[in-house]
Amino acid sequence: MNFNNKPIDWSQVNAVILSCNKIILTTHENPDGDGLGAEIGLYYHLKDLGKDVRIINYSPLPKEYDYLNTNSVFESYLEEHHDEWLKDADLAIIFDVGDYSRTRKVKDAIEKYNISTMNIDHHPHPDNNPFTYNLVDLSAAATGCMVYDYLKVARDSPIEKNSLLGIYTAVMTDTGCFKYSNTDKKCHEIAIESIQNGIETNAIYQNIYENSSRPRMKLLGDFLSNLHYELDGQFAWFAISQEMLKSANANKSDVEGFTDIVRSISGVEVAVMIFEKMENECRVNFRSKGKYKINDIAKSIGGGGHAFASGAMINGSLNDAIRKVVSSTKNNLKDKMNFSEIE
Ligand SMILES: [Mn+2]
Repeated sequence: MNFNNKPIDWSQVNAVILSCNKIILTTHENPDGDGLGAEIGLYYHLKDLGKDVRIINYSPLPKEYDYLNTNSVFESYLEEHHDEWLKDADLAIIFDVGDYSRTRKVKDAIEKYNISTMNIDHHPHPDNNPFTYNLVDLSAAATGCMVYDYLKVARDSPIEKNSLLGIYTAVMTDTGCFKYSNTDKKCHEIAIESIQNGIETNAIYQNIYENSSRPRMKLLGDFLSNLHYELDGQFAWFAISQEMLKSANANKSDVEGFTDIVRSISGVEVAVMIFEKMENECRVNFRSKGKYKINDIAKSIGGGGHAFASGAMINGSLNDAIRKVVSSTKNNLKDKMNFSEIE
């Protein structure tokens, strides 16, 4: 069933959810505040309904999101631990995934036990989606906003504080603290409702953004001193190698948010990070200030995402990835910027 048509009929979705009893919630590997917050937002509602619900993710919970884990609700998938429970689950709800394969072994288990799937996401998905129920709202600032929409329809009573903690986290992180162009009225309404219910928004901010490790700061200094500017400074890119990671004593989650920092430079319209995740596997992040869409570039190298924030994985060496990404980004932007006249 496809709920792609807007607006999503949340009461129809609710009928599906009410008919299920054993529900797993999950999100993509290396989860962010949106995926985790959306899980928390729905988790407490389903608990309220008396459902047998568990949050089982492929990756462990990043430490900056520990505050969401008050009742130790986040679990990392382990076959020997979870399959006994999973084998007769009714429904798997997958949040913010973009690409289903990013749930890794959790996807394998869901398929192995033939569990119905419900995709709740604000990323574009191909038409031939693999989900039993596909709920996509490209206009939603965060997946957490979709959970909010659902709870507004599904609940007779107000949304509870523990759900709001998750939803607020989702909105705050996916809008860059209410800064990005996707920030809309609903984001602020969610913020108001959260504050009215006693959510400590400043504490959440500090947990996530004022919790940088020294290795992360060292790495930041290292790559910032070697930024590359192209197209009159409108396109800035940087690469992070495993060697840089090692010498800063940093780990792969430390690179989160770096592309946003580069995008914040005056005159930079598009920022790109090429990150050597492991040998012969590179992750690319594209961020645009909003003048030029960049998801077509991500798509052209096998990735995807939002118009102004997208990404891709490239199999190959860091140098090959750099060549490929920089040349395709330059060519693409040159056309959009009408650059031949300036150069
Ligand atoms: Mn998201």
